[in-house]
This record gives sequence, C-alpha cells and structure tokens, in this order.
Amino acid sequence: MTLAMTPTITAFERSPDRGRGLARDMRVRWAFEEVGQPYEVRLVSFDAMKEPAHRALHPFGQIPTYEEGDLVLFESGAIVLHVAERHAGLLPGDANARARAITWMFAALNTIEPPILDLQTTRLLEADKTWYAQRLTMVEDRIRHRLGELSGRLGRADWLDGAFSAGDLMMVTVLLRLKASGLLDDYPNISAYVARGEARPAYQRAFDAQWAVFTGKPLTR
Ligand code: GTB
Repeated sequence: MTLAMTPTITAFERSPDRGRGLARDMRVRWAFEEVGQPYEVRLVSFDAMKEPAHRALHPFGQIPTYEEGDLVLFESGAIVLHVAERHAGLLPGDANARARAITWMFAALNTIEPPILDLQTTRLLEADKTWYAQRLTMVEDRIRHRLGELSGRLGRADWLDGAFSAGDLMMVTVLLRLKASGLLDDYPNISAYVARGEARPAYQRAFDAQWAVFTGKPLTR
C-alpha cells in the first residue's frame, strides 16, 4: 500500500554549508520528524543532479526530491505540504486554520524568501561589480522592511497563527538563512521565534541527521 512505503528524498552529497542545515532538504527532514514518518535519503553529487536520471525526478536538476511508490515530487514547499496533508501534526484540523497555515507557507516562500535569496546572490556573485555596495544596501533594506512587517504580525505570540504548523516550519527555515548576517538581531521577537523552532526536538533530529552526512559522525549537544 502506498501509504506504508518509506519515502526517499534526495540531499547534497557534500553540502556547501558543511551540514549546517541551510540546504532545502532540511525543511523536508524536519517535516518528517514532526509527524514521525521514517524516511530514506539518497545523496547526490552536483554532477549527478544534472544527469538525466535525476532530471527525470527534478526538471531543474536540484535537491530535494521526494519519491514514494510511483509518486515523484520536487519543490520543498510542495513536499512539505504533501507530508503535512498526509499526517497529523503540521496542519490544524479546522478548515480555516488549515488554510491560514498554508497561507503562511506561501508567505514564507513567496514573500520572505525572495529578498533573502537576493542577498545571497548579491554577496556570492556580485561582489566584484561597481554597483555592489548600493545593491547590497537596497537588498538589505528590502529584507528589513519585510522583517519589520513580520515582526509586527508575530508580536508576542510563539507561532504565527496559534499552534506550531507547517507555516512556522517553512518560515523558520527561510529565516535561518539570515542568521549569520546579523539582520535578525534588530527583531528580538523574530530571533526568539527562530530559536523556538530550532529548539524543537524534531528540528534537532533533522539537523543532526544532515550534519552526520557531512561530518560522518553525530553532533555532540
Ligand atoms: N525552489 C526549490 C525548492 O524549494 O525546492 C529550490 C531548490 C534549490 O535551490 N535547491 C538547491 C540546489 O539543488 C539546494 S538548496 N542547488 C544546486 C543547483 O541548483 O545546481 C539551496 C542551498 C544550497 C546551499 C546552501 N548552503 O550551503 O548554505 C543553502 C541553500
């Protein structure tokens, strides 16, 4: 039976972040851990991701992918939503609350993540341009603008809409990419929100699993 199958996802054989949880398999691993679904991971090299066998799973030659019987998915948001819809624990039972949690998933991916990706592209690929400093300021301002809005909505709440949901899972993984930049420091409620996500046992199990891929050994906490 399809539901009884153990899903397999793909992840970097050697992640550029050295296993620090920033690649997008992390959000899928975290979702599996939250709902208690065992999963397998097939590691792929950068070359293998561009080969026809992997492109048959992922048209853009990226990770993560998801395979469960004859179902193949790509896009981390779609995979997390699939996991959340099929297991209890990541989406509320009430139909309106469920729709709002899914809205937060989209907000994380479509509204908060794009300027964060712009920041990384700017730093990695545009540092030698004459306009680098202006571009950096512009992109950082856009991020601060969104963080201010998010901070205002979150207020003193623990999570974005009642109990922890797939919306929070997605938002925390997106915000984590900003942690090293220091940009979160001006928003204490967002920093605390991210820390609450990281403190969840399911997050820690997921983090440890992808850390072990890179280091070959478990993390000592
Ligand atoms: N929209 C897609 C999704 O959400 O699944 C984006 C998938 C994606 O960008 N995958 C990246 C990839 O496969 C890995 S996560 N890149 C290889 C390629 O495109 O050839 C992006 C990522 C990579 C590395 C770090 N890091 O080391 O800090 C963080 C995030």
